[in-house]
Amino acid sequence: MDYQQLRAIGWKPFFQQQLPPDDDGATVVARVSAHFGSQVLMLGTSGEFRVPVQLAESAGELAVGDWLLLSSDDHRAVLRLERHTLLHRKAAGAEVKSQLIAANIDTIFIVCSCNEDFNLSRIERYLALAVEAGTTPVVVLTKSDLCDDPDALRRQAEQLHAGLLVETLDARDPQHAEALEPWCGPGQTVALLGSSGVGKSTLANTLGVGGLAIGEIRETDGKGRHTTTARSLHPLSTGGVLIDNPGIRELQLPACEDGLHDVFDDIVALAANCRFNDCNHNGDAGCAVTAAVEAGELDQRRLANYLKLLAEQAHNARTLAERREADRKLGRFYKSVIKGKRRLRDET
Ligand SMILES: Nc1nc2c(ncn2[C@@H]2O[C@H](COP(=O)(O)OP(=O)(O)OP(=O)(O)O)[C@@H](O)[C@H]2O)c(=O)[nH]1
Ligand SMILES: [Mg+2]
Repeated sequence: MDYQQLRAIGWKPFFQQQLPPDDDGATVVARVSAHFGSQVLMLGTSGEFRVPVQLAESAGELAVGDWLLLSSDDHRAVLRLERHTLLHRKAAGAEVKSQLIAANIDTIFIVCSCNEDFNLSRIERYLALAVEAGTTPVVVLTKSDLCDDPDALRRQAEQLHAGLLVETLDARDPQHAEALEPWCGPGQTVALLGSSGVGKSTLANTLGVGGLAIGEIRETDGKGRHTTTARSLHPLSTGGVLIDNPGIRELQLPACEDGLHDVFDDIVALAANCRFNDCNHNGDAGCAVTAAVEAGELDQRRLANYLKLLAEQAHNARTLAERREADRKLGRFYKSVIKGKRRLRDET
């Protein structure tokens, strides 16, 4: 197998180390580039090929970006390689279910536009998800050409976290997109996340993917029809790989307390000085966080968003854990019923 060629689709030593030592050509390595439900599109050294989902998922549930070891003859998955990072969220809707977004991503471009879609609380939400997953977030503010003062928005976004990287650009302009090339080099996988209509596919095409469907320009982003309907992975001429995603209407957080603590480390540091350990930072006496808001050192919006996101992820984490426990109990119950039936049958 030509591992140098695999590097062009994001292969790293981390994956190489997981391969069995002696293989004799019995298996091939390939990466999930799209998931169509009944078929999985794979990308390997000999290009793209489709595998029926029953064969592809025989080694576990798959996300775009996963690496598989497949049997050379029938393409049945022998092993899904351990993931370097995994991005997932609470599935949209009332039911609390986890939904895989993508695997093995190094950098997430959090795409917002410089018009109506610009929203600091939404960026914080994406940041928590990106950090929790172990990826590097870069905030990309598109449609700078439609905004009077894009630099003011960039500065606001930069203040969300020390060292946070923020780029403003016209997503249609290749020269602007060059600013993102440092994250798109050999062996690197980047994913675009953001609301519908902010310019994710436009940016992907400008970065060299080409051929992705682009929506009509609309009065407001985030609303209406989604142009991209399935996520897909594409090699870039800069040596990296890019995953384009459909627009996300409401990004609900899964368990991500660590990610939130990292993104809101300023509030966490303040909270260490509260008089009571169980302070809920809602205006109680002796609360160092409330004092910082009153002194104008901490934005009330930021505190409110932190408390909201913390409660949301705690609720979803608890419900997901309860659901898993309920599924386990139901499984045990079914097993006991089947055993009981067998015993009855054997005895009669
Ligand atoms: N003026 C301007 N228009 C842009 C820019 N980026 C994207 N657009 C336009 O915005 C519209 C929507 O762009 P898309 O790339 O389809 O947006 P998307 O984020 O992929 O949307 P979904 O696939 O629905 O999630 C298109 O008409 C683009 O030409 C930009 O930086 N400046
Ligand atoms: Mg799109």
